[in-house]
Amino acid sequence: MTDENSDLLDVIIIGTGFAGVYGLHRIREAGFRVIAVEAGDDVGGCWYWNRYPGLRCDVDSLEYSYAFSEELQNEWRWSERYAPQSEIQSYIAFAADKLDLRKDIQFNTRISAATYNNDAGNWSLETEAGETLRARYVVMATGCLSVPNKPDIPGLDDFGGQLVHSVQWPKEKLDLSGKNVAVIGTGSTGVQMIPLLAKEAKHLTVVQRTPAFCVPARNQQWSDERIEFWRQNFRELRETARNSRAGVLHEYGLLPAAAIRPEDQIADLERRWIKGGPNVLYGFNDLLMNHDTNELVSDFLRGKIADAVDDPEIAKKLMPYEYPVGTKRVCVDTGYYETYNRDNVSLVDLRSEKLQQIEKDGIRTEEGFYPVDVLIMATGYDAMTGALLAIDIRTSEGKSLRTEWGKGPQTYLGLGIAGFPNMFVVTGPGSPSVFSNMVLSVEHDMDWIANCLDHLRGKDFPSFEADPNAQEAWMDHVDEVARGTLLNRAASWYRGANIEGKPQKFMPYVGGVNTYQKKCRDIADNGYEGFLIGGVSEATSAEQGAG
Ligand code: N01
Repeated sequence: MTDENSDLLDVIIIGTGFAGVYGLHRIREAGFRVIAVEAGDDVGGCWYWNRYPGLRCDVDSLEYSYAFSEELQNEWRWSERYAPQSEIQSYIAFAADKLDLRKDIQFNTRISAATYNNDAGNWSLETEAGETLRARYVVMATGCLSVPNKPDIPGLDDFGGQLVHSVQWPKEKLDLSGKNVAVIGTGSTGVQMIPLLAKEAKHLTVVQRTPAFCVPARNQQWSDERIEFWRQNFRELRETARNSRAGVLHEYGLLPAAAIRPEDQIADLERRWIKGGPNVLYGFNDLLMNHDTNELVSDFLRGKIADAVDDPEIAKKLMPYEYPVGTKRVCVDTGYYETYNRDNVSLVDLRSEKLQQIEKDGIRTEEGFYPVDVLIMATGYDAMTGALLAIDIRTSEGKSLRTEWGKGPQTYLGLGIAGFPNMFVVTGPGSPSVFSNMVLSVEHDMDWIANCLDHLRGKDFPSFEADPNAQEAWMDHVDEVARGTLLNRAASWYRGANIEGKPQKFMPYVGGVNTYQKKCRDIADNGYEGFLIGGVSEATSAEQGAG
């Protein structure tokens, strides 16, 4: 007799970036039959796909790494404050090897569709190669920044040179020497690659639609003393980060700017500027709430642009005025502004020089023609929802996630979605996610999911899903917290504003990592309040029972 469920796994994790790698280990250790599937041929997620010159993480490497294992922490030595892509990729691979995960990862497997069978209470996943994989639960570790944004720019299809998207950078070295290179986009990606491209190309043309606010990285090698300090104080430092607003050990100022004397405000900004990294944004606790505070910091940063760029006209073009600082992700740069002092760099500011079209061998604007051999799109991502909606997620009862999210994403805590049972999302919309140290957040989410699976183990029930009412209340709260800030004042990817036709809605939860993690803990402790187990709320039945 054959068992029709012999291929049914307990859990399938989609994606093996930081989240999938930890999740596979965590859920396997909890005793579940689990595999991970991965579209690439190695682990790493965004650190596997992105490999453009200059790519580094803008969170200190000692913090942008796993916290769950002292062994990993002690055996790996980060070389620099801001680790380069290759080192982060090697670290994730090191973790996967150390934890012996590869035997449970199916590489080169892209999931195209996922269907929940409401009667059987399990998921069927279709791969692009036509294979079907089945599991009781599915965990979407698909990443917030993984689907490239490929804007429809007039004439792009006519371009005859080499076209490269930053997210799909070729594995082999891209030789730019002697070439006319153009970059479209000046977000974190553009800002990181532009100084290096300028050094290699014959001429570099930068096409800027909106200037970014940038702070200097001041990257440096880690000293042995620093590494040793972290090893000795690892647990306490991680705990402190976890209890902070962003999950990162910034020096968080405790006061609003108005409570500080003007000369001290500037002195503190200067001190933070010299220290490097995003710390300059954390001096006042009301940067994202108070217009005057925001202007103070914005002016300070614009002044630094004027200092760095020789030509005042170019400096002016590089200054952002159209949104408050921090409402678009601030870029961490190395020599970005100074690059515009080079003779072989041109800035096309689309605010003052309208783009007409891309042509076979260059870019035509109202002001002239820029010859281009290699055109680089540093145009970002369909963030937070792109990778989830790239998979056709449905239920046998006829629900489709693409339809349900037609007006923007709806989740409960970013972890569950009403109407889509037995599916968990990692760092989904409605969680701190991209507004936090992602490694810390993916570990939290995977721990929460593994504990939840453990709670459900052995219970006789078909489904676990978010209660639509709890979801609505949570999304209202997420909106309300964002509305109390300046964050909705920018056309940012946080709001989906970078993708044509995407519903605009502020997606991350900005109430703080500390607040969010406590909320998740309380919900779990209260019988997974706001989730339905077999269609009923354990939290409610416990209350009724007590009554
Ligand atoms: O993407 P972006 P990114 N015509 O969306 C422009 C993380 N990250 O890849 O601002 C002309 O920020 C667009 O212009 P505008 C980090 O969280 C981290 O740079 O929309 N231009 C913008 O200038 C980051 O925030 C690291 O007006 C067009 C640029 O392209 C996130 O990833 C490194 C255009 C896109 O900027 C995304 O960063 C890299 C068009 N049609 C990334 N469409 C680190 O850890 C778009 N643009 C350091």
